[in-house]
Amino acid sequence: MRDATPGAIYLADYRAPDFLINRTELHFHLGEEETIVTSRLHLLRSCEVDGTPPLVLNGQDMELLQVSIDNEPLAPEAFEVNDDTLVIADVPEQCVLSCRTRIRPQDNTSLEGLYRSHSMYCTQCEAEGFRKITYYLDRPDVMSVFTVTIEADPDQFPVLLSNGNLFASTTLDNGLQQVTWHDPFPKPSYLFALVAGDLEHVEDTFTTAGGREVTLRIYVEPKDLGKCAHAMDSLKRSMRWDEEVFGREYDLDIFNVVAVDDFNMGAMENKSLNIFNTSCVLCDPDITTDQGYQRVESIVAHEYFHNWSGNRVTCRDWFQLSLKEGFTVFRDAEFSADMGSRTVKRVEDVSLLRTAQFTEDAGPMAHPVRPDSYIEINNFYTATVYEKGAEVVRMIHTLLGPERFRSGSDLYFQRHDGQAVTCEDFLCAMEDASGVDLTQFRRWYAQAGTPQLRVRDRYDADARTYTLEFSQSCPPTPGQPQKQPVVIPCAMGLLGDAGNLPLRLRGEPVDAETADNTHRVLIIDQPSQEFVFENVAERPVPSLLRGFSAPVRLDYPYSREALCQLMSRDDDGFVRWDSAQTLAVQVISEVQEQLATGQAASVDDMLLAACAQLLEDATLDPAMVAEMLTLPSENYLAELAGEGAADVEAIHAARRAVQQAIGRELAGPLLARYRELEVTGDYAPSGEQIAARSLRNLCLGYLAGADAQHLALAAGQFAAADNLTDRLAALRVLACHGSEADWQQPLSRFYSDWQHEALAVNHWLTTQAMMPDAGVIARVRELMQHPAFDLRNPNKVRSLVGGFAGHNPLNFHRADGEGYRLLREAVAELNGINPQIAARLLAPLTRWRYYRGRADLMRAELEKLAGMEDLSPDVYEVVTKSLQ
Ligand code: B3K
Ligand code: ZN
Repeated sequence: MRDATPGAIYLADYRAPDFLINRTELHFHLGEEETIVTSRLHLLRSCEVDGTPPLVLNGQDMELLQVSIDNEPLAPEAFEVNDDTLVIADVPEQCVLSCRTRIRPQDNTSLEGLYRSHSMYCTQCEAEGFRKITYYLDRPDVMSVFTVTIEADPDQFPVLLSNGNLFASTTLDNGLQQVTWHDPFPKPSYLFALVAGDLEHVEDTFTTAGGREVTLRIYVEPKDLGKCAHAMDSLKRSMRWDEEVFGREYDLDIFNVVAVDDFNMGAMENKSLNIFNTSCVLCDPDITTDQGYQRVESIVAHEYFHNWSGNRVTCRDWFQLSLKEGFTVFRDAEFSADMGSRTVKRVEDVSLLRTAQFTEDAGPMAHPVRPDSYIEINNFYTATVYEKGAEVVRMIHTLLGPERFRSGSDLYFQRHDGQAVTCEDFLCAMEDASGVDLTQFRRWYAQAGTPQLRVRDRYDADARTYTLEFSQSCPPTPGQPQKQPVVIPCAMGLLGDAGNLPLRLRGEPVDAETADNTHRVLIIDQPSQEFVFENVAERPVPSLLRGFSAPVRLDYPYSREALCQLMSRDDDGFVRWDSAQTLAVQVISEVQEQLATGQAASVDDMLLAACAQLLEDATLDPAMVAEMLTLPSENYLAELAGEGAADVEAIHAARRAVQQAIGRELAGPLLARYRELEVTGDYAPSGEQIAARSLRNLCLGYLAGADAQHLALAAGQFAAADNLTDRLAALRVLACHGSEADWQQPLSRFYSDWQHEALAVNHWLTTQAMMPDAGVIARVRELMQHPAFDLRNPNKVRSLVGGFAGHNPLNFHRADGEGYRLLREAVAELNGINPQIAARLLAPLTRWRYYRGRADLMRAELEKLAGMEDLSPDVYEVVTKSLQ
């Protein structure tokens, strides 16, 4: 048996590097069989170091051909090569160290380091992929100026790219093309990038506020040249927005984006050479859904924003990952909110947080926004670091207000430009610029787990006072049995009969800003606290956690009447949506109890009436109506049930009964809306069209889910659709609510029409993985052998296996354990191919504590994985922590 935590790395052990690398020169010879990399590292011993420590360079999966210092090759006894290091005992204070190594990118299936995707070569170095390219100090606090020369056959690789500016380009005597790129900005190795391929590009320009003309290029395979317009447009809007809202300008004359089909994540912010998963950059109405268009816009923005929050100011070590990721997610969320509907964006983000992040925070892999330790850093690109990290930044924004927040971010960028810093540095800049003390607030970075905010209230009609009593707690998480109170900004209002009431808070100094307005941010920073509102003429309904002002679970005993009032009349759009969700949760769990005691499902009329009102009110934004009419997902309901209590089949049956009741009872208004909302004219990913399609397709789902005669509407829509959103929505309705006769022909039609478009085929795979019928496991297994599937392509794995395990709870949690077995087998195979993807895919199995009657089956699969030989550190960490 292995050690319980092999190779765990601790934040507490951080030490500044012994050596710096001022300049890095790299030479790549890209050949058919092998790639030869020659480095020249201009090394300098740090002045803070005592004595003459050895030089320890990181390096993996490569063959060292030669190492020299100041052009003198080293004798074999002067250095030591281990599995992941090159150690040189005797290194002068200042020297040029050169290594020549051989790598085989065509055999690299981990998609980390330099690898091949179709006919191109590309890189992914974050977090620790650079060490698969050459021996280096592969850590983010070693920042260096890179010059990169690439040599390759111009017929195969006419395009050769790296970071920064093109410095030279020539044809060598042997016919090879040679180009040199120079990036003037010092950067850590994780931001290095190289691309070689037979690519074409679209080009545009952007003039910065300071007058710099920037050439923007998106490189793709020739067949995809027509699919770049939306990404280019999104890029230009992001560049302008970052100038206007954060005062950040672009700093080079060129900005390149490359689309790659085999990619572990969504995209990567390499300095001036962003590399994107094709799924996050290419757009076409026939291969991209409306949500896909929005996702492309936000990811293009996210990567661009990293140029400042991540690249110009980077992380000192990987424990600080949220410094760049949390901040950048906050920035991209604000951008998307400004480009479309702020409330809809917030609702989408909170839904994701509540399903993905709350579950993570309540499970075996729970970790703080700034983790204390890890075995494999790739396992920490999580919803906690990204999404909860963004919520933490959002709370700072709420506490400081927009002006002081902006001063804080200006100070942060100015103070730390060109440095590798910590979350603490970010907080200090925010404090110094605003004068706000964030001492207690820092606990959000250090404590894992989702705090619970319990709220109770009292109304005193005689005194005309209304009192809110708050108390906070946070459940234990691995390694953190006790929690301290955190600072919770609770944005709120009070709803009376005629609308939101003016607020007068006892003890609050009255100034022009607060005098009687209807919105406050209460700061909860004690285990329990009271706030008294005066001059309250009637018993109000509290509107709490407006805009989801803190990532907590709210516990207030809302009556259904109160929820309906908030849903229809509160000033805050988020609270209106959240009240609809809470009402639906209450009704679904009531139906679940009815079914459990052998009664027929009886859906509360109050929910039906509220839904009818939403459908009939033509003044509402259809996108918001669609969000409010969307029932909480089965995964969210399972999460709410808590440990040991989630009964997947009962949840599915109850949710389905409520869905059918809505479809049946409101068939008239649903059909009317379905007809009214038909979009005429050409497809456009505009807010208006997207809103109409989202509500229309939701109506279709309700109708067909309740009455098979409406399947004909779906069949008609599938045949007539001129865009993927409508085509796929119809296909999913047929696949989920129809019989084999309804879905078989459309499914094969979809494949025969779109088999040449990998991104469309991925949706086809997911649609089949999510089907509720019992045949789905056999179908997924069959699809894993289909020519359209490839275990080496992360998009396909995520679409099919991830789609099944993550979005088909009914079948994944089948009582015979076949769903678990399927996932375990896929993970076991992927462990040797792509450990990062294998470990990510495992997440649904780590939640074994939630599922009633399934824990043993789920654990058994985890134990099988734990017993495997050659388990990657990635999978090892997830499996062992889950079993503890
Ligand atoms: N920074 C990259 C993620 C890299 C993942 C490495 N396992 C994408 C992003 O967050 O922008
Ligand atoms: Zn990022």
